[in-house]
Amino acid sequence: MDQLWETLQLVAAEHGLVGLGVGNAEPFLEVRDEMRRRKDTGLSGRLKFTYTDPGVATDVRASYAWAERLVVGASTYLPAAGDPGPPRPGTGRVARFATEDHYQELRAGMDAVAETLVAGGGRAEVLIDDNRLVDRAAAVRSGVGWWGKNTMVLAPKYGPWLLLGTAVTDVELETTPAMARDCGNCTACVPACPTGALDQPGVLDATRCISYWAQMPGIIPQELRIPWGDRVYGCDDCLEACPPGRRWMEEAISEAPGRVNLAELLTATDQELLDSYGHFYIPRRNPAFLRRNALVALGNSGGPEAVALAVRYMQDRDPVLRAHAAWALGRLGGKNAHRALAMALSAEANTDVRGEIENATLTLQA
Ligand code: B12
Repeated sequence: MDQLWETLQLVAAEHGLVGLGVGNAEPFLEVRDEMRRRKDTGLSGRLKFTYTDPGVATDVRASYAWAERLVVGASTYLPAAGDPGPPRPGTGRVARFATEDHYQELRAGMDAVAETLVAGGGRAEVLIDDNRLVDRAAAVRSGVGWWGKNTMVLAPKYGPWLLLGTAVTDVELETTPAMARDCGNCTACVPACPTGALDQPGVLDATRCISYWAQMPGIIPQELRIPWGDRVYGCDDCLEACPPGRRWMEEAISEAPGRVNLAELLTATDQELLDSYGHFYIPRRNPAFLRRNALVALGNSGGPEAVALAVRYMQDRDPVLRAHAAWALGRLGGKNAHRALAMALSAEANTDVRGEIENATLTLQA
């Protein structure tokens, strides 16, 4: 077995993985209770994914009865994802985990680990960001990292800048010990969250998390829109504040990957958006939700074309986009914004959008 474990570590390293561990396949009962508590208390909001069935997500044998071990791997998306740098008018920010499909390297590495297990006569199935397994719990159990107060799994050198995946197997490898590490007195991530989603360390209130809303259909709550800043997808604030990952983050300097041109995004076709951002989780594969995010970023980021772009969306057939365009005009200000809101109000039939236009007009008058 030791030979096989050594081979697996070699294979993982050859594929650029920065962590590998083995845990048993027993159910994650504490995580199951915590997930149910978050559902019952509303902390998980309208999340589906693993929250659809916490019983399945926390017991891999519900999916693979033959499971004996979880071989968990980690990849890092830095320095490839670079650093989006400070806000710049007319541009938006994509969180580092999504500047491209950074799961590809992890997927290739975990597939190679699974093939090695199968070549040795075992069974193996790879689960990555899948509803059938809570990746973080598997990573903590197998010693790949420890659980941070930002709820991220953290590892030495890389901190939170990791993606996680598992090869479920019936090969009874020796398990690797959990990491004897925790965050100690550090709470840097808590005040770093722009919307107070981590007010209870280790517990994320998803309904206050910008990353949650960037993936959720519907109207973005008013109170989150200014803290939203120039974000278009995801949020890295509780990761950027995390000391264990600071040096690794600071080595990633290229600005390009995470900064996007909002005018290009807001004038692109559906197909162009799905081609460029298809690796994002976009509800119902409907790019309108990406445009919605970009309209909030536009309101906060401004730029020479901002008012004209927002005015254009006051004619959009989608009330969600008209609502966020109205908000952006209220935020951007100026006489053209004022005139556009007045004209829109006279023609707007949708009550919610009328409310947004009236609020934006009040903001302008304030
Ligand atoms: C649902 C989900 C989300 C949701 C909710 C996240 C959440 N924290 O609940 C939203 C959309 C908000 C989200 C956001 C992000 N996500 Co996400 N997400 C998932 C998903 C699909 C399921 C997670 C889940 O079921 N969690 C269950 C809850 C209960 O666990 P938990 O929040 O981690 O809480 C545990 C700890 O906090 C701990 N705990 C409890 N009390 C205490 C107290 C203390 C003091 C401590 C230290 C710990 C602790 O116990 C809890 C479990 O019982 C996983 C993929 C998967 N299949 O697992 C990816 C995953 C967790 N996401 C990931 C990433 C990268 C992100 C983002 C960084 C992306 C971005 N930049 O925007 C953000 C980070 C936000 C954050 N701080 O969590 C990675 C995380 C990798 C890592 N290093 O941890 C994963 C593992 C995907 C992957 N395969 O790599 N995500």
